[in-house]
Amino acid sequence: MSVRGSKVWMDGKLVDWEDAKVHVLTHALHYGTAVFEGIRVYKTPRGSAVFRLKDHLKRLYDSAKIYMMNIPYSMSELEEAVKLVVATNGFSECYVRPIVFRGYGSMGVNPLNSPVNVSIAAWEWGPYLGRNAERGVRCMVSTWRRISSQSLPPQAKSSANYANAALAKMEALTNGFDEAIMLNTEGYVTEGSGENIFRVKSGVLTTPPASAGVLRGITRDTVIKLAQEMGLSVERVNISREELYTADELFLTGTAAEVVPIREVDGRQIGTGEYPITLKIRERYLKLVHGELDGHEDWFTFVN
Ligand code: PPE
Repeated sequence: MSVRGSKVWMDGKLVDWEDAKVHVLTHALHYGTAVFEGIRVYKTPRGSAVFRLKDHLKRLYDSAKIYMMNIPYSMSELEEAVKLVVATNGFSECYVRPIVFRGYGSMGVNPLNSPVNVSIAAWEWGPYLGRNAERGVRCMVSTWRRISSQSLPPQAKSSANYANAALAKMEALTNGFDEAIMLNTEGYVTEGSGENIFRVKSGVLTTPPASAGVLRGITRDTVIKLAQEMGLSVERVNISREELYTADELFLTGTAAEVVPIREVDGRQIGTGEYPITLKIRERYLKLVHGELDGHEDWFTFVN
């Protein structure tokens, strides 16, 4: 974490960062019963703007629905709360983390007797995969398989999913890699520990379909639209492990990570080691989120 905020929104009130605490018997802490979002705010020529806030909040409500949590606030109340947190903390660019969780109520797996709490924190978060990420990150295919929707639905952005992601991430880091790529139980490529993945081959982009068991990433969706606007075709199809090795280019997408080229997978250099298409998409993405592209005005929520 780089620069933290000074206030956190907790169940309708702004509290000091130091006081933004929960009880140790919070249900979610024991049983993973939480859903969350990660959202970025960027400086634009018209002021700071939250990127695709409505889409992130829609996904938050969907995630909560899957886990039978009734968010006790309307979408527009949470929109205002996000803007308030950003403005109060005085950030012009930051990362925002709303979380909906089963709080302090009763112990035992049953979450239904514990309250649904909501909080929103923000902090300044630099490049998620390191300062040199634009030069390409090194990945390994994890020995851990991605959770399947038959056990833990990957399309819900649930805290529980990240126990699986953390196993893969630790394995990658302790083996000297930057990030893990996880396969599903059928052996198809799914996603990174905190990013979706794209493959470029002969000028065509592919990315695993939601049915492979991936989060429907909002950056993934943005990149698909940008690529199409650039005249590239994009297909949502299964990608096999060997298709990773034979790609011309591979890249990761995520709110935190943005658009990051993959330089190497399991010791194999990807393509020629240059990523012209990835870098073009990355550049366009960064222009877009900073409000420097025409179109997509509906993706911006201005803080002031
Ligand atoms: N897959 C996973 C598993 C994932 O965690 C993310 C986001 C994505 C795909 C991309 O989704 P989107 O941000 O909507 O494009 N990961 C978030 C959390 C990372 C973290 O370490 O915390 C993020 O990027 O905010």
